[in-house]
Amino acid sequence: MTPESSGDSVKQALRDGILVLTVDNPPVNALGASVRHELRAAIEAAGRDRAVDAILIVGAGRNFIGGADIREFGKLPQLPTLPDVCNAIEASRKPVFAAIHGAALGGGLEVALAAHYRIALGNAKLGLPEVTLGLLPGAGGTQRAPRLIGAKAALDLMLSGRHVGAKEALALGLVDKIGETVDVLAEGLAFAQALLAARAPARKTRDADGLADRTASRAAIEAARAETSKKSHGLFSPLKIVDAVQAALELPFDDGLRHERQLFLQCLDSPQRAGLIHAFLAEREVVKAPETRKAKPRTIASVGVVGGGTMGAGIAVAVLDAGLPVTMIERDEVALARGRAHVEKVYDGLIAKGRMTREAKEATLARWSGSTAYDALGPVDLVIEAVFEEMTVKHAVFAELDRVCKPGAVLATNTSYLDIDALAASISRPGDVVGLHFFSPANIMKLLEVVVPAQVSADVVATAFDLAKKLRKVPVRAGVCDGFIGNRVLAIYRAAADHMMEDGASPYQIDRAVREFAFPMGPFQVSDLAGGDIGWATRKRRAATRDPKARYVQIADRICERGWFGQKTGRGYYLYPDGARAGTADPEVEAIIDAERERAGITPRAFTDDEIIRRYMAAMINEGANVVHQGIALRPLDVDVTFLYGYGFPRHRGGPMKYADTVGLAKVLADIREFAQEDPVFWQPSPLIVDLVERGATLASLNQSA
Ligand code: 3H9
Repeated sequence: MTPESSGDSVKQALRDGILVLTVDNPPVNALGASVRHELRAAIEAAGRDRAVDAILIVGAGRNFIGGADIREFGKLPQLPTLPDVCNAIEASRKPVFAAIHGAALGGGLEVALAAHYRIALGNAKLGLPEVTLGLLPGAGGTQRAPRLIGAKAALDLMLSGRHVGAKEALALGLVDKIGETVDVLAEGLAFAQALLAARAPARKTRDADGLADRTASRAAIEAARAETSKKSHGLFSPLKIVDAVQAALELPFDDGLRHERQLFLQCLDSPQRAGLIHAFLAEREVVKAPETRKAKPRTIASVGVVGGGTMGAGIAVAVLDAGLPVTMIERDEVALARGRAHVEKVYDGLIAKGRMTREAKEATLARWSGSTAYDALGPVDLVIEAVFEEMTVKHAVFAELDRVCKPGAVLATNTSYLDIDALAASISRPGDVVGLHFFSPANIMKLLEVVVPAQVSADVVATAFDLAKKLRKVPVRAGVCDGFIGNRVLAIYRAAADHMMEDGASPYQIDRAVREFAFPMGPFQVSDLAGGDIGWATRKRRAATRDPKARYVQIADRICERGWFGQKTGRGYYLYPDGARAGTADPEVEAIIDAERERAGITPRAFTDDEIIRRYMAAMINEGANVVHQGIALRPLDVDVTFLYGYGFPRHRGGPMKYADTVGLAKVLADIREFAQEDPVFWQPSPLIVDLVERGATLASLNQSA
């Protein structure tokens, strides 16, 4: 072997008898097939090489190793497996050291655990986050971690998926030392040399005694099992993690490894793994809108917010939390004071919960200023309009913005459904106008629809994506239409739920079925939470343009006419006695539904929960496909991310478009055609679904093409 030689992904260099293996596989040094192959070959060759006394594994770039290559999962496996590589590392007769900087996650930490000694730099981030991807640590992590740090701590790491810093890793016993500097190679070499000088042997983690107290270990496993059964909400991998740790306690090491492998493969095969990895990759893909590749964002150092209502105040908080100054505009002093109070209330809530200090609140609010004169917006770089959802009001605001804002200021509207093309065209600088559709509460909800009108310039869109990053939001690019991506699709599956309610399912059964699918709430609970008056106003607005042939369920109107708007009025679809947050079924609502069925001449029939979900999902998928077909969403994955971050779609199902592929598009189309026999106006198959089914293709096949 030459002293300095290089594979593609694992570079080798000999330093005073220490073979340095640098994993170099950008962007995160994932353990793809070539890394595994080269790492194992290098370890084995080093065992035979007399010039090598010890081996040091480090990562190139910003991380040690980010984990297994998650893009390989679901494809044909390639040898060697990662467990084989880890076993080869541990079996080395020459001491193996790992020097960790940045991320050592999943398989990355498992490589480090297979090494004989570990040092971490101050910026290290260690963890076994496989559970967040529907997996378990499958390269010996479930067997080595408990032996090294005990069953309780190992289960906590694996079931939470959390990352720990260097100090905690040292306290847990995951690493032996913390490096003082930021030079990982120098720290690793010094660490290795010191231990070699002390004649430290090749110490195997499999021999560590973290499980020696069998009673405590068993108790930790049973406690984790009980807690996980209660809390895992239908997730597959958490209980498998507990099973694997039990195997670590009960079986000899090699048998435990075999058991871990079987459990890992079961997780790998589960649709949950596919859904969760899709979600992970989609949320990283969604930020790559075409405009962000073409243009540089404008600088945003100050923001104006027009409107201090719930939405405006929430947006102001989101901006303040990002460290930017905010100028709030309201029509008079009373409204401005109310806007300021809305903002303060959020921070007071945090103080009450012990999550903010009074000093921090003061420092944050020092960046807030308010005015009743638009001229105060003269110097700001970006303005977000969040006034009443009425076109004439918005036009008036934009005319003022056009008058006072400096050239180059970005002018954003937070409208949920109004025509932004028309709004942009009404002022002298349509290229500066973009939609920023926040979701309520705007300081908490992660989703931000970046709505792209026809005349907007690319750098304004790039600025919106850049702002989203600063606000720690997940931006999704959407085209202009009524409701953009999310609310447009919502209107359709919400209508499907109303149809089922009128046809015989109770709102309570529908909500329960939807919750069992793993949404946090059903559609009628959501309506009660958001306030029934909002949907009522929208329905009235749309009444004139509604297709007279389209089915219209009036139950919601009957409920609203009684002033039952949901939680805020103490009743809606549910009763909320004495301000209760969880509603109870309301016999009077059931009587209203019965009366409406009679009025509409409908004989109620029973629905199974399965049929409820088939209809609910078919409606969501069909409109999601229409949104892609019409270019409102760039790709199916943009619809998925919208629903994961804005509408509570269960992450382990990956989003509605991913779910459609999982069920099979042909099956979804067959459902739509079956439902269309009763209501051909509502159930019109999306041309995109018809086309994909004819070609035997999936929605996922469109994710690459934008
Ligand atoms: C595992 O290890 C299983 C084993 O136990 C058993 C095996 C037998 N693979 O997040 P970023 C890509 S499961 C492939 O924006 P950051 C990512 O898609 C794994 N690709 O960077 C993106 O691509 P693109 C357990 C990956 O600096 C780019 O890297 N490990 C992987 O903000 C940059 O990503 C984990 O769960 C991967 N493993 O954060 C850790 N990871 O540029 C998952 C990332 O094309 N990863 N990419 O958009 C992370 O948490 C973060 O990426 C990390 C860096 C903290 C590492």
